[in-house]
Amino acid sequence: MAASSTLITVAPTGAEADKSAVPALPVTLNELVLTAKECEAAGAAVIHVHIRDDEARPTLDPGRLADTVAALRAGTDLIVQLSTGGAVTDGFAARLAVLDAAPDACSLTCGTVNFGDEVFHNPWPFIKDLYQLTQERRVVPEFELFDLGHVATLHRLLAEFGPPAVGHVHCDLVMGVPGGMPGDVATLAAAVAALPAGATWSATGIGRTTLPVIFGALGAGGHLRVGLEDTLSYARGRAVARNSELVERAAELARIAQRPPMSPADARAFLGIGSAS
Ligand code: KMH
Ligand code: ZN
Repeated sequence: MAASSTLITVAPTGAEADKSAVPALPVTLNELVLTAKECEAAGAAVIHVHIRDDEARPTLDPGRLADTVAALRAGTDLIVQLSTGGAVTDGFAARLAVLDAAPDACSLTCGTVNFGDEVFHNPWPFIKDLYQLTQERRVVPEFELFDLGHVATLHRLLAEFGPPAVGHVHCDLVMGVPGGMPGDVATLAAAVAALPAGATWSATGIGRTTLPVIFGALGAGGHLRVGLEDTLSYARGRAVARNSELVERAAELARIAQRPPMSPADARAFLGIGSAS
């Protein structure tokens, strides 16, 4: 489905980068809320959230997650999407428990993938448990697809368990992970062609695939995810200074494509958040 505006998601932190090497990374709650406000002003409608502990290490601490959801809701109108992927070291029980923080939305990765030198584990039993939990709790899943095989698993999930509680299927193509599908336009087109009928999608290109994936997604009617989780470089030899400059660039390119950024309110309607049935 082509949209007349562009849903922009910011993924400001992730679980991989080190604060010591990337000072712009928001790791405290104050830094995260400040970043969220800047990114909302720049055109983001959704925030994909990973949190850190007092030593800036990735954590899925339930209390911190609940505080984070509350603080982002108090400080912004952004749709709060918690990561259930966490870090590659996180266990399945802790990843399922992320939904106890009652976010608007959560990521749901549809398969295991090599992740650089690591493995990001998403076996079928975990995928279906997490999906059914999203249905029970009415949390909007964003199906994260790192590979074409993940698209096949999404079809299986929908065939066996029906649509999400909100009725709408929204996906994010995560491209250019070392071990996942490459971040190029030919692969983007193949992945989009394989999606379930009626599904909407955004795309993000990791590292140097960021710009080709943005241009391909805008040209193909898709939506965008940007942020320090996905790229640390703004341009060759120039580090990202703050997340909001990635959102500003995405928003400007979306405007040039005649599909300006979607407001958080329109994004809620688009994703079915708050729908009655
Ligand atoms: N940190 C990666 C291992 C997600 O947020 O759901 C997983 C990830 C996906 O970032
Ligand atoms: Zn993530």
